[in-house]
Amino acid sequence: MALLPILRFPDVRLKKVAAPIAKIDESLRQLVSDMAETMYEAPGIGLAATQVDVHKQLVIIDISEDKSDLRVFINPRLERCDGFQEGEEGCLSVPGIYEKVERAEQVTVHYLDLEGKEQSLVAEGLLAVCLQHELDHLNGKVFVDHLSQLKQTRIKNRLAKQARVTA
Ligand code: GNR
Ligand code: NI
Repeated sequence: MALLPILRFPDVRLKKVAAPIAKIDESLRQLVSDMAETMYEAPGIGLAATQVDVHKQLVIIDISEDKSDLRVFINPRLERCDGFQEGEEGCLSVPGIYEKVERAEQVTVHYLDLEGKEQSLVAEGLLAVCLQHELDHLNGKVFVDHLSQLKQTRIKNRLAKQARVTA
């Protein structure tokens, strides 16, 4: 088990596009376990491999109250989006910043589970938001990219100031 360092916006490595996973092996299972430990410790409800500087199509999510429902998505693809919802989002790579983002209300994703089996999931509400947020990470996007240029600049300034205070 290991805690992994999380990349912070505006680190350019957060812009990398993740590659599909070809083989589900012990090193991938170890990565999932380390990412879960990192997400729970943060604490967060989701984590994309991109955020720990691994540019593979892997996402974990647990929106339960008691860390009891870890979901693993390998090579996830968004197959369908319906409706709209708007909620406050945060990101472990953009600490302390919360902004409203518009997302689809319901999504269908296809992915592989840890056994390599094809799965599909229809999600709505917070799980749908989280999936869209994590799939964005795999495509090199953070939630801040959905905001106006003015807000993005303010967020960069706020984070830089924060970093100076904690340094
Ligand atoms: O912990 C997280 N909370 C959250 C809240 C609203 C919308 C999305 C998220 S995901 C975030 C963890 C994270 O940064 N995942 O990439
Ligand atoms: Ni995030």
